[in-house]
Amino acid sequence: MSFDKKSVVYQIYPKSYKDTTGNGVGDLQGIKEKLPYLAELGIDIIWLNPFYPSPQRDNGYDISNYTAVNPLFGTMTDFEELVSTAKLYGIELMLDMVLNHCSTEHEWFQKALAGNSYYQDFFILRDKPTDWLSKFGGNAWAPFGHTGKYYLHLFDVTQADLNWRNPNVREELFKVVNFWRDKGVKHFRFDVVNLIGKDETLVDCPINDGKPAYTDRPITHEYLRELNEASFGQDSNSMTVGEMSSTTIDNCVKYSNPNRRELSMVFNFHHLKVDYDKGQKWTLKAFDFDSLKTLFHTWGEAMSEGGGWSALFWNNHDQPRALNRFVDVKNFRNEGATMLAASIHLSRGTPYVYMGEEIGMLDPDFTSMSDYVDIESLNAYKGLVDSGKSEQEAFAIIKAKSRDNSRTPMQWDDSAYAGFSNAKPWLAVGKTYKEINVTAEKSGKIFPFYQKLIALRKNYPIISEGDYKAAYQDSKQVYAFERQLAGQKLLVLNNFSADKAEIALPEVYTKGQVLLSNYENTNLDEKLLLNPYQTLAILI
Ligand code: TEU
Repeated sequence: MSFDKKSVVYQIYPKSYKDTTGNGVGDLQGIKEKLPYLAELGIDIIWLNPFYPSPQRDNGYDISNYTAVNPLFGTMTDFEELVSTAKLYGIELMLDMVLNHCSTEHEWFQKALAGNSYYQDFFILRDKPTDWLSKFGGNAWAPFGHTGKYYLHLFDVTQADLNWRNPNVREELFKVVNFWRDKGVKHFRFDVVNLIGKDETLVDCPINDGKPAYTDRPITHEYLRELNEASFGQDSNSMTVGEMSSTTIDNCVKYSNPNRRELSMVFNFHHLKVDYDKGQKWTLKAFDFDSLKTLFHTWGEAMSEGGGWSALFWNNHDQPRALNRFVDVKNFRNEGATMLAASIHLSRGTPYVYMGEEIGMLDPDFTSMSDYVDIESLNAYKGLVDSGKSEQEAFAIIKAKSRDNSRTPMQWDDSAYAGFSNAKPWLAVGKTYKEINVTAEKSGKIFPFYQKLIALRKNYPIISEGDYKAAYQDSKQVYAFERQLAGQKLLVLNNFSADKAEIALPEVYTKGQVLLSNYENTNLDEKLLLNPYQTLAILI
């Protein structure tokens, strides 16, 4: 049996979910405490961002020991308790495997630096750097001690890329996955996994910061098949998702088509770049609806036709909150949040909910650079100022784009620190917590709507299994698609604008059943008038 297509995944950033020790940092016990809440929401799987030992230069994506728990988050016993208690609620865990790179504090790198040639071959060392840029700024190569060589780091200088061409490296990494399988974990998210397969000879590449030279290389597919066979592929209902950086549809069909035995599904980020000016993240621009709609349609149809499978998401720990990007949040927060949710939960793929999304959390509205912690934001601010932007201009960009926007503490109630901790949190709480918090939103519009969406997927095979076809492709306001399964059809209309939108509804649909809407009393007329940010799903 393959993975369960009725499942919905909920992503938790452990540092920011719930602090039970009073040190201002969330922990594993805190997540355990909130399991009843997650069961009430109805989710099936929790994806945990890295909680392993790490110097935290990149908040845990710089791992110094793959098979232990960072004391900051608790102990291995806490982890085991979390797994077993979650099981009682019918919830399973998905762990984050960061296998493209490790921290320079990892013993492999330390031994390599000390001159051990066996471990030197664990890294990508060259006599001369290429012109590739690090995704966190600057050149992607750094001097390897005093050897005269350079090591590759596609991310921070403390995150050294691992040499997957070395079979010993692959064996060590497969052991890591199997270590966690032995702890009862069946589901895994693989960080930037389309970057693991580097060519033997690395060459300069002036296009796009060097990305084409190391992204989606053909050998990556081979490594994924090997990983599958050596680890999670042995569990019948394991769910795996690969995070694909700057990828293509063709490769994503290959990564996720079950016949190829690579991964269950893929994350791609193209839809979250439609508010980048000329493809650059550190810019300010309103989102381009036409590009968003076209991307969803192209990917939706190609993945459906090619038998691939997508992870569907609006938010994660690397993105500012989608509500602030795609919705007139001052006037239509409830309508916008529910429409965004329906537009992916009713689509073809597996939906992911990022903590706080289910209560409509917003960006924190920080007022000074001193509120930011993220390495990428701090580097980008410096880069913007160095390139001639004023401090105010640079700050405005960081405020809109920083990854810290989504990393602020979960807002549980209106008490101090939003009920996250009784001590000052590691990252400040968002300004809106008095109004936007779990206690208030349980009886609001957004949380119950998510409950409904999650339940619908369980009860309607057309939602979990149906094909995807684009609809109303020329609309300037509405992103629409049709799902099809065994003679049944489901039309999903999503008005992405703050104005009403007129739609010509085919006659068959005027006699259909309204499966879901975020407004009451919709008449299915042939001249259908959608309200601002309305979502409407009609079943025939
Ligand atoms: O992110 C991959 C990635 O490509 C990010 O650089 C992303 O494009 C960027 O954050 C958007 O601005 C993964 C993790 O999700 C991220 O948290 C890590 O920092 C990164 O890998 C390195 O492990």
